[in-house]
Amino acid sequence: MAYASFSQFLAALENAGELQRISTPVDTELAIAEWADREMKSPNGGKALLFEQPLIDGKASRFPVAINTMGSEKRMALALQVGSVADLAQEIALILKAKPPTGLREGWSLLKQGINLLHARPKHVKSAACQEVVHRFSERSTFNEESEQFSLLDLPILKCWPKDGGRFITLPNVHTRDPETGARNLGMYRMQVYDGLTTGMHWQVHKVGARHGKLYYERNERMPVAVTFGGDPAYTFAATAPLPDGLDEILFAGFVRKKSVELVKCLTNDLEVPADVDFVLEGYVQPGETRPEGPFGDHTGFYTALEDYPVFHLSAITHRREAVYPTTIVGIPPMEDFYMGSASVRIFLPVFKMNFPEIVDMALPAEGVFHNLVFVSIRKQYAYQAFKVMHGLWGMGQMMFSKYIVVVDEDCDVHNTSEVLFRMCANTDPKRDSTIITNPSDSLDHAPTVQNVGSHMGLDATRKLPGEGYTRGWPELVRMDEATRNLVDELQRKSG
Ligand SMILES: Cc1cc2nc3c(=O)[nH]c(=O)nc-3n(C[C@H](O)[C@H](O)[C@H](O)COP(=O)(O)O)c2cc1C
Ligand SMILES: [Mn+2]
Repeated sequence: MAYASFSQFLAALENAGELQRISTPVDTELAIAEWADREMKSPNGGKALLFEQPLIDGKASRFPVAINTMGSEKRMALALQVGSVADLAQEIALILKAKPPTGLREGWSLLKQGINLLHARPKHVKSAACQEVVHRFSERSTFNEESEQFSLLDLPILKCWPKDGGRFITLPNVHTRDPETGARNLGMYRMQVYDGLTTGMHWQVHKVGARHGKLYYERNERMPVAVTFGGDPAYTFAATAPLPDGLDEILFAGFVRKKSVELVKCLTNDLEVPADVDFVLEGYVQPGETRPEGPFGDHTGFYTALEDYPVFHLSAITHRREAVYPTTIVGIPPMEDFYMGSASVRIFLPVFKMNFPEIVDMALPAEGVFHNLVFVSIRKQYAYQAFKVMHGLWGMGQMMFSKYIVVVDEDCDVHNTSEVLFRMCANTDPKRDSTIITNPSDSLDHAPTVQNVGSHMGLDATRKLPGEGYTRGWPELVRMDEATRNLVDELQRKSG
């Protein structure tokens, strides 16, 4: 059964021994972040942490803070309610390969997939747990620090790093609509708190939220935006997943959780949000209005400098009576987001394989912070196939940002960085086996001379074929024969 609330997910983590409760009061300014950073960098991502008494400016917060809830393979699987995220990849592969069933068993699994797809369709409900408590803000009210009014300053929002420009909402699910087609989008774009009723909206230029924003700007229309925290973790995962523009994350979340997402209309704009979330920030972005955002200790491991971004104005905050504030921190890897990114790569591997049947496996090691380093293994059949795969990946959605792509043969385990580096060093003649292209770069990458454009390098570390100009006869890897391996297995067993 899908999680009916974020608290239910926390209970599942606790049952699995994956949650640590911290009842000591801990400051939302830096201290929770330092605690969480140590946890995220401990073996296998440590545990999820529930700070029961976060402090905001020395005062106890009404809401607890949950962090690192998806920061391990096991917790990521618990979040998506699968034995392992590979199971979800399997389901997607089944749908992609769907053909008339040849037997009862195949028919049955196809039918099950069909039912799961039906769950992708959301339902509409009139009353919602996320609207148990309602705070509306009048159109003209400017924020007054002294007022008793409930505002963002009542939420335990973290200041993550010493040189951050303020407090940042780091795990927001940002809901927008395309004003032309009505298509929905859900993306995760961090939000800097400017005051109790205004934040930044850090959708980078390549993201769907930014594309929607531009359309409203061109029409000179106010853009409705709703931001949710919590609820079923499938929403948060869907918001980060690199789905193609136009593929509705709410449908995807329904498919993942095997239960239709129940949507409720916001109270102060026309957007719809999942009814079971913990908090909803309703509001709008005014076309053309921007404000400096940052600095922010980012997932590149460096501070991102001040830059102009749109401003989000709140018209209401609604929440569950017993709401929990979920958050994360980013910084020098490995961090929680590495596990979220890895789950995406694993789940969408069947889609890559459908486009490039030679692809065997793919990994984005933590050191590369998603886009900086991509390892791909292929079953090579013809000359220059590794280059075809690189160029293909550079043309696919957010894979366009991949700074280094290393292609290896199928017998190399891409999840073992040391094995890939061995192949890369041993198998490449840099001039012959590399290519450098110019492509859009991740907005956060500080290395390119000009933001958002840069060079990307592909390295072909596969064994070379005569058609690739190599005529010396490729040597064989040194490996023991099977009989001797079995013999020594046996001898070692006997000698205890
Ligand atoms: C913890 C976390 C924080 C993120 N922060 C941002 C951000 O501030 N701005 C941004 O453009 N993308 C950010 N991303 C990446 C986007 O969520 C991701 O690219 C997503 O696929 C975008 O969805 P879209 O294609 O619907 O725009 C973040 C991802 C994670 C996991
Ligand atoms: Mn999207």
